[in-house]
Amino acid sequence: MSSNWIKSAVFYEIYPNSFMDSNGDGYGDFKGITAKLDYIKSLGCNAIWLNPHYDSPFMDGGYDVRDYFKVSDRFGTEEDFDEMLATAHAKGIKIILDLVPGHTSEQNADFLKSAEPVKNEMYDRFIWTDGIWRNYDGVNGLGGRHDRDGKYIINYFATQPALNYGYNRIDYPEWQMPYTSEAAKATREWLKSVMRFWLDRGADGFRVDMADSLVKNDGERNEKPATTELWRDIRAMLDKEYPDCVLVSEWSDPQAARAGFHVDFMLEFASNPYNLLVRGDKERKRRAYFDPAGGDAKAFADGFIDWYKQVNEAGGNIGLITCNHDTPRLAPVYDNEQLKLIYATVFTLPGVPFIYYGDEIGMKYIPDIPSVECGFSRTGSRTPMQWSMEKNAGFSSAEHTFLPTFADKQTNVASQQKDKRSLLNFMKEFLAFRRSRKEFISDDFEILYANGSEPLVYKRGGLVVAVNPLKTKQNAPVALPPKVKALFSVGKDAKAQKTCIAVPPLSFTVFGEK
Ligand code: ISL
Repeated sequence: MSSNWIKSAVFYEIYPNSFMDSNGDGYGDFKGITAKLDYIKSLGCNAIWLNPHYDSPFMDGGYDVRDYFKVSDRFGTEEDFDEMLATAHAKGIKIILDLVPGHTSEQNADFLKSAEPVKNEMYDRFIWTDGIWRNYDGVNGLGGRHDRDGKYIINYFATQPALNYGYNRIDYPEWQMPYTSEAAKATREWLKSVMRFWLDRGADGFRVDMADSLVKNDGERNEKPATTELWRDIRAMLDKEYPDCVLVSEWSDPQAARAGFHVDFMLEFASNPYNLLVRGDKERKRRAYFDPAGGDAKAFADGFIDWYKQVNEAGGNIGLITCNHDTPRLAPVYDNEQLKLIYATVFTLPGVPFIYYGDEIGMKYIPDIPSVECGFSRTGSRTPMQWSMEKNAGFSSAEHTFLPTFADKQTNVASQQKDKRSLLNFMKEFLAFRRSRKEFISDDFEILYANGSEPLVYKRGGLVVAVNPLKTKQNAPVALPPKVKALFSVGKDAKAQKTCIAVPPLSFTVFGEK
């Protein structure tokens, strides 16, 4: 075994609060996940990314860890967690956990120790300024809640104090420590101990939260030399001690691959190629290629190829997502027929697929529901899984669920299982096809045609994919070898003609020789 399993992995992301409640308390739990592993497997997924499962006061959906060595009792017992892991493994499903290395909860014991007024062993584990009355430009520090004479730097929300991995550029030597300092190294060793703890317990790897945020004043996203050095050191430890373990980063830049991550998500930031394909960039007034009003395939293709080449050269992979717990779901902006096109396109690009729970049935982003546990606008993507038309969409038997449930007749697992043409059944068929063709996990990738909102055509090994996001029929000036035929399609099959491919409205076709 080795971390090579990542090449053929297809992930299902589970936000544990929202997936399946086994004990009727209104929150999802480990036993609920265990009960649904067959469902996940039947979809064609062989791996799970589990959002934070740790003991937490949930002031940021669990990304505020109180105890790194304990599961949240909201999700069940330690035994329930182990049972979930063992059952998944027995079914051939890997589980990667969310690792939150940049910050803890303000209730974390090490942080509270560091907040004491007298020096102690945790004094330098977090970043504190050198006096409560002093202010520093550009420093995000909070003070007056603890007796330590200083302000603590936060990494995200006010409840999330930054762990001290040191600084690269030092502006205030009075309290900023070099990333090479003993204190910074001790934090890194602590992080390794957290990783070893969960890997020894059977976890298959980690999705690393805000992976590029560790060393401060470390340059832009595409630089971060000291943070890169830190992760390379961690990767070296893993390769030696846990060679099967994979690291997936929330960094969203090819630099992550150079830092040693097996996978890095291409997220919905600004004009990332993923945005130019699926989501658009409102700020810069750029429409997505899948926008029915017409987007720019060339802008996507140029950006994607450049990104892909860099990642591939560094031995990494791109994480391709339908959505995640921070991002608005694609429905209802797109209907289920458009979603079929989008999923098929995104997941036939070179990379590792991640399906956010519920996207396989077209669960909708719910705008304007009140924020819970600091989800804010993200809350609308975190509503409970819609299993059926039963009480609470089959998610829970509780009177009150932690977020409201939204079942409609079409958007639930039970009804889509019965409908041959449903998004759910499409996803299964598509993933089975994808699995059957090793071309999709090869690094043989070339864009053959990309121009405005005309059909996008690309090659994976001996296969050629042609997609048309518009409601009108379009030709792509690409000549295919005479022997090829349509092997898989969404909508009507595209037709290979002498000098072009005729691509029907709203269609996706994979051509090959057999
Ligand atoms: O959610 C976002 C904007 O809506 C992103 O910018 C997000 O804040 C960023 O990607 C960091 O996210 C990660 O760390 C946060 C946590 O709240 C997110 O859920 C997590 O994915 C702090 O731990």
